Amino acid sequence: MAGALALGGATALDAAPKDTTDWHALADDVKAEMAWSFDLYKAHAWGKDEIKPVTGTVSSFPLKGHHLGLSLIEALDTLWVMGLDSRFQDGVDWVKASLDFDVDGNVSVFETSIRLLGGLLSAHHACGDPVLLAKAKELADRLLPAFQTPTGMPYRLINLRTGATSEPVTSPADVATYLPEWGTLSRLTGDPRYFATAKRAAVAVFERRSKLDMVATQIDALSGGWRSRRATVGSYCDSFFEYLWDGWQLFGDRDCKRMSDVCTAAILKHQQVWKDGSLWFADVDFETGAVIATEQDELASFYGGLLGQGGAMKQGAAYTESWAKVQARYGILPEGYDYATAKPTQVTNSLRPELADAAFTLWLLDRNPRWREIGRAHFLAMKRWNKAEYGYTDIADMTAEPKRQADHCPGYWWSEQMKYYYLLFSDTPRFNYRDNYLSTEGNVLKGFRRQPSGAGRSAA
Ligand code: IFL
Repeated sequence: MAGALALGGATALDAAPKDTTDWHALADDVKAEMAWSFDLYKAHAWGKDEIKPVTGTVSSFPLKGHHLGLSLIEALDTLWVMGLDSRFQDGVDWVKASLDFDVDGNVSVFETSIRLLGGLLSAHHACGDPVLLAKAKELADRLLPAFQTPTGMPYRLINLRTGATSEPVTSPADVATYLPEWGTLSRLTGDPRYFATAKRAAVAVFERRSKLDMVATQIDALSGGWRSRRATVGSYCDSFFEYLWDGWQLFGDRDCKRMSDVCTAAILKHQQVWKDGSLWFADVDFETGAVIATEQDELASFYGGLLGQGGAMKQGAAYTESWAKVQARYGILPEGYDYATAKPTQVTNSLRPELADAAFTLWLLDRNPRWREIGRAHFLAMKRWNKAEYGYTDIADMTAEPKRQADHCPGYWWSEQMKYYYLLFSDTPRFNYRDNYLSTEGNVLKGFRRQPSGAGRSAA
């Protein structure tokens, strides 16, 4: 079904049988899966970064060979919004007693910021514990030297202990996915440097856009020169676009709104492709607009939600429906998909949340039940195919019958789809459905409502 909301007139939705789903029961199921997974993580991997859900062993990320409790930190605000309060408190206690960033090792500035800094800030938003804010500030201070470049765009890597930087060739997403977390830190600490640093980096990318108002996937943070010509809404550029909008949504920053509008107009003008009634976004040369590739990253499936937020609801709904059709065909989305051949180009799936993210974002905008249905299909397929003995895992081959599991649970799983499903189905009073903000990692930086436990559900 394409764009039930936006196309107007009679749609498949009008003809569909009345939905009898008990959404709150489904939310309870999501919560039970979260509790089950967290208890296994606690029993087998407590304080480690990631659990391997098939073997019950562990892996580290973003440091090599050293753990920072990534999954635990990513899980915190999800646990809280679900009302899993004792597990939330166990996690907060671990952070307060054991989290130590003084490690001689390199981390990705981008990944560390969206996951760990964002996780600490959203947990702080949930409970107000000042130690969580102090840890977030300490981490941001360790990342700050990465931005000391002639352009203001950060190096990709930094050593957490020494501040030594490396890998100046980076991407718009790595450079400009900071404003919501760092702006929140400025607001909470009264120190304007975090917001200013994040905004300067975003503006630096935008100012180097082509005459077509497009950016490409690779850029040199030292010279400011582009190292690629490929414009995409997928990997390497995705959250650059997302955080321009978010700077406006969260802080009312008019420069961010203007930059977001300019980028969106260029994408709609040069990348929009309709094929067999479905909308896709081609990768194009950022200076000529010539199509380079018809392959789509699964990561790009978040973009329908962002388009909806920016006011392009027709395209946002249609693009989300394009991905929902692929989901309906395979159950689990492939990591890469070619709309020209209608075939997967990469058969893995790294337990990705993007389609659930788009469905939830669109549902917040218009409450069309169609977005809940897409979220339900995403959740039920995950339960069927990704569940393993010690939790939820990536898929090695989504075309195999049965689908072949890998052995890895990424940290974002704890912060993203489990939260999107729960918020989409539950109508929890702990969340303000009208005024909220979720980061690219699903961290809630605005919209939590602290109130007595046991309060009933309401869709207010
Ligand atoms: O870390 C996650 C986040 O949503 C992001 N990129 C990819 C991850 C999830 O697939 O910005």
